[in-house]
Amino acid sequence: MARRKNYLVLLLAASLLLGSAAKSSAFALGDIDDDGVVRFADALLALRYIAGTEPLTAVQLDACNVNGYSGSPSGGRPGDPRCDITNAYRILRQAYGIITF
Ligand SMILES: [Ca+2]
Ligand SMILES: [Ca+2]
Repeated sequence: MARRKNYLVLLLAASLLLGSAAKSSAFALGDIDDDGVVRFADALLALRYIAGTEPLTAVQLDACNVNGYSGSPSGGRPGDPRCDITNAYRILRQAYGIITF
């Protein structure tokens, strides 16, 4: 319980430092805040969504779902249809150059 509380405090502090994000109608995988770069802020948005503290639009959910099916008939990829912790982890790894989508 204390660990979860610390996690939420960390998320809140980071979100205050980074500010809130805007979103356009297009998306690139992992670029949830649509600033053109996949970075820590995108992983943080995914974590905030997972924690229930940040709503995401359908477009942002597509951007978050880097390992799943987007629901688009032409752009579908195998995998799961959700934005979950696995996606946040992959976005974070992409942000630090450990993997590429
Ligand atoms: Ca971004
Ligand atoms: Ca997914």
